[in-house]
Amino acid sequence: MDGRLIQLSASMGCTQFKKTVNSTLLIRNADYALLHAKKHGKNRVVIFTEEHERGAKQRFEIEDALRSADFSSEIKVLFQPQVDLGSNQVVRAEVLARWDSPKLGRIQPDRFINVSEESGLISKITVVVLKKAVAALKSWQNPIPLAVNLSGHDLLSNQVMDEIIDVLEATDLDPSLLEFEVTESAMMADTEKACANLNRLSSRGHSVALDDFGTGYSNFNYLRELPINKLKVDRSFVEDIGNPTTEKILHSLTVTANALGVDCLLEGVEDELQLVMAKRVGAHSVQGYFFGRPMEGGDLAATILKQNNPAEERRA
Ligand code: G
Ligand code: G
Ligand code: MN
Repeated sequence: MDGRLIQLSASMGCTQFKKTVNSTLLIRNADYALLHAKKHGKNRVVIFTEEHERGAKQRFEIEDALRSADFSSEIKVLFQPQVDLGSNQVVRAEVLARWDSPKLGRIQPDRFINVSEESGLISKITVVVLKKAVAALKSWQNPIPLAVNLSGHDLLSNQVMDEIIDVLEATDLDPSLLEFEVTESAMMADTEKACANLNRLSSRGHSVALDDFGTGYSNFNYLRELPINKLKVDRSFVEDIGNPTTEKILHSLTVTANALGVDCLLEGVEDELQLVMAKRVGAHSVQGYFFGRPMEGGDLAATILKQNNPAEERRA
């Protein structure tokens, strides 16, 4: 075109014509196959199979149930401890949503989070989770800071951000008690807007953590442009313990974090060896099953109480 070579590629979703399947369903199935083609690297053809049919059915069931869900009663939150490696103390907890659908039962979190992101329902969940986090902080005698996940939809909607700020303004909580976690992918669609909205949180005194860091593009521009206080390194790195290259990458990440004055947390620490490695590479803090699975608020409060009163523990 105009003397330039333009490369085109295409993703294609196909389904086999059957007389018994109506045209709406045929198109929907082909579209589902197309979604898969795009998800799995694009530039390919995917043919709708029986396995897709089961997946599609489940997805639509989840979407339907989400649309009619009463999130404030159906979503509950769990808390997973984050441990500071300097003091060996639980210093924060991440708030993780769980959904018990009256229709479908307990749904895997990554499943319903995914479907709610794809169907634009995630922000309702975010607001409910935030409100529950605020309520938990208020109910504890000695609250520790909590980290709440934000999705790209939240950051890219001024209306949702207004709602989030309203919730925050309505409480008299110290803003340092609430951190927000965002992923790089959440920022990609419109970095400028996401940045403006993150600044609204940051200027209120909330810290911001960059979640799942090290996967995706790990674009260092985000560290320059966004008010980031912490890198949460994706758990795939800790899983790869024993690989010297991985350890070197982790070490350089903690050096970078130190130079930038941000914290570096390693996710997915499941055993002592991984903890030792986290210390060796200079991580500031860790999160993972070794220190605690996502737990009920009462259990976290008890953990903090024990931590604050070690003598009580010994006497008991
Ligand atoms: O909670 P895990 O325990 O299985 O959660 C699965 C995925 O869902 C993780 O990627 C986690 O970040 C995400 N997740 C859990 N709770 C929330 C939430 O309240 N909001 C968003 N946006 N993601 C969440
Ligand atoms: O992506 P995000 O940082 O929000 O991840 C939180 C997710 O990681 C949740 O699904 C949580 O259950 C999971 N998780 C937390 N600690 C561990 C761990 O030690 N091992 C594994 N496999 N998953 C973990
Ligand atoms: Mn997170």
